[in-house]
Amino acid sequence: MTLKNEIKAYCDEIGVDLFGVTSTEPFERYLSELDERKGHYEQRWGYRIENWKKMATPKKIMPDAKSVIVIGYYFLTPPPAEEGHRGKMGRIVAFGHLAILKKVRLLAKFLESKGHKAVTGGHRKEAAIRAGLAQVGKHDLLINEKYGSWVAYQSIITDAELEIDAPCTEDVCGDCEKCIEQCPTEALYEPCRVNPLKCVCGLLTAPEIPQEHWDKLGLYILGCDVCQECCPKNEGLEPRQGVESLLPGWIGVDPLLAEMLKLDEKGFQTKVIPYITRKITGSTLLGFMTRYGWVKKLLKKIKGGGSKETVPETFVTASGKLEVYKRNAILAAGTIGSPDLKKFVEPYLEHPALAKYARWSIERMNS
Ligand code: B12
Ligand code: SF4
Ligand code: SF4
Repeated sequence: MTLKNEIKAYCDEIGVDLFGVTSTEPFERYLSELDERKGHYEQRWGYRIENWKKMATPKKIMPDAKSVIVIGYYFLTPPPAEEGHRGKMGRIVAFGHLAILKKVRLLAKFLESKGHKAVTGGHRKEAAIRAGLAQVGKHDLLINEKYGSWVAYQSIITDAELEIDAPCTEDVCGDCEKCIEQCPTEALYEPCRVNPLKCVCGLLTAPEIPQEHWDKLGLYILGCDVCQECCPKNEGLEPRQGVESLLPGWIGVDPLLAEMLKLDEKGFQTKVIPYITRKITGSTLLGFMTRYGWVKKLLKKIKGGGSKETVPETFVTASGKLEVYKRNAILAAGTIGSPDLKKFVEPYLEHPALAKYARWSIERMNS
């Protein structure tokens, strides 16, 4: 058996759905896009840009690197419950991000056990295209032939010399423009290009949400799946069964808004961020502490190699701060507009940071 086949067999064993290999050439299109669109990323992700660039130039990470391995995990789960007034979270949040992180770390450990070096957290999107796994759709997400866009990706830079796969070159979208038409905030300003400052996913974790977007967030309180749910390439896909949340105690991807709005700091610490609970008390330590405290704790929990990959930022910032969830739940309650929710929003009319959102929400319930 070749080393590549051995690695592939291991991936099957640990439940990896997609596996491909590409070369260590720099991902040029990504590097030039990032330079051109730096203004979109500097404010929120400034501290990560240099690392993204390095990860997109594999030899800067590992001068004797020979291959880049890309893996994918299909994370479509059954549709959320519908009864009650519920908020929504992007589907990748509950399982996708953490599942793929767990698998990539196991794979890194496997490569190390074979005497190879392995650095996780390498560049993903262009790497997946070049490894023949997917093509980018006009919504700027990767589309795989079998699993559509419901796939989380990770990659490993390694000194193992593996046979390179043929890149994906097909045009997946043709004349379709559904995602561009249905994006609620016009964040998809050109095919394959999203403005993160307008994308609902970015807005929901920003410290402030400009009022012009309040009525466009739908019921989302974390993430957004609109451009994936309307995509014909995702039609008819069977949800993954038997997936257990990797976050015990997690309030769910479809939390009841009343429950979210009633949650106190203690409930938040046990139902929403159980990993932080045991590490730090109180969300005031957010920012720095959350990023490092929770991540450290979480990585300790997930068995695997010595990766420096961090938990996705949407998770860290939004899961770490009760106020962010509450703000988003207040706006979702206003979008539903049901007077039943008024009593849960009213307590925030005096809140120093949330009062303006609460006033808007209640106005919607009264009209
Ligand atoms: C920052 C970030 C965000 C930001 C900014 C998104 C962005 N695209 O830049 C925000 C918060 C908005 C976001 C949102 C989401 N994200 Co995000 N995000 C990232 C992150 C951490 C970095 C992205 C980045 O480097 N951007 C920089 C810009 C320059 O890159 P880019 O947009 O990809 O640019 C490419 C395109 O413009 C393309 N392109 C342009 N023109 C053309 C023309 C052609 C012909 C082609 C082929 C390509 C092409 O080429 C560029 C270079 O590759 C990655 C993980 C990672 N480390 O890579 C995840 C990642 C991209 N996110 C992911 C997901 C799932 C999401 C959400 C669906 C989450 C959700 N439901 O809540 C949304 C979807 C929004 C959307 N429509 O893309 C997945 C995508 C998986 C997939 N199937 O594609 C990733 C890869 C994480 C993962 N582990 O799997 N995200
Ligand atoms: S995730 Fe939502 S806001 Fe972002 S591009 Fe897709 S539809 Fe638009
Ligand atoms: S909705 Fe249409 S244009 Fe958008 S990604 Fe899917 S196929 Fe492509």
